[in-house]
Amino acid sequence: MYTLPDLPYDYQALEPAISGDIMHFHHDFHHRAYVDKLNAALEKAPELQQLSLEGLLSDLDSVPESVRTAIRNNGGGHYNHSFFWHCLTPASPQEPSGQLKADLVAKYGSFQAFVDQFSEAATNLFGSGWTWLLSDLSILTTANQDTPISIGEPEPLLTLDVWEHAYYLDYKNKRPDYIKAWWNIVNWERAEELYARR
Ligand code: MN3
Repeated sequence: MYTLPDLPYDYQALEPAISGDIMHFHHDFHHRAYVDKLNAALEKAPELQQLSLEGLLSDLDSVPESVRTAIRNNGGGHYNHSFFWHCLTPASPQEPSGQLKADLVAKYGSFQAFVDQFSEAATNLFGSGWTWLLSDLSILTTANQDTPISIGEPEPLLTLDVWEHAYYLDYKNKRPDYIKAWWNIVNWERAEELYARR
């Protein structure tokens, strides 16, 4: 059975970019609901319980139809949020360094050009979903709780939650302001580690 992982920092640690109120509700209620509903779905399909979450999400066609939507949405929700918390840090270096920085500059022309393209993708994502930097350095958006691994895409390095629950308490309808603030709390060191392991 899956459990809600602790945040790797205090609720208030990411202020002013993201308030403690948002982190509290986002982690303790939204993320917990995905974990609880994932576990409820797995209770109905015990044969899936020994598979890893990555295994389930990367082969959803093999999941029985009776629980497929529940696993896609709630397994995806658990996977995405577990990944997302570690994409954030109160001690952001503001920019990547090393090979990741060099390769982003080579691909996009400049680090700022990458930031602009990622921000545009996140701003323009209609409805609820996620914006990703993948290990091939492409930018991807996914709807709802879909994950790159569930649609055959490379492993992610970084993600941004653009569901309204991620920013509405602080930013109301101003998603671009949330995205702009988010760049100040990106955990580039983790993205670099994942890039080095790809
Ligand atoms: Mn969320």
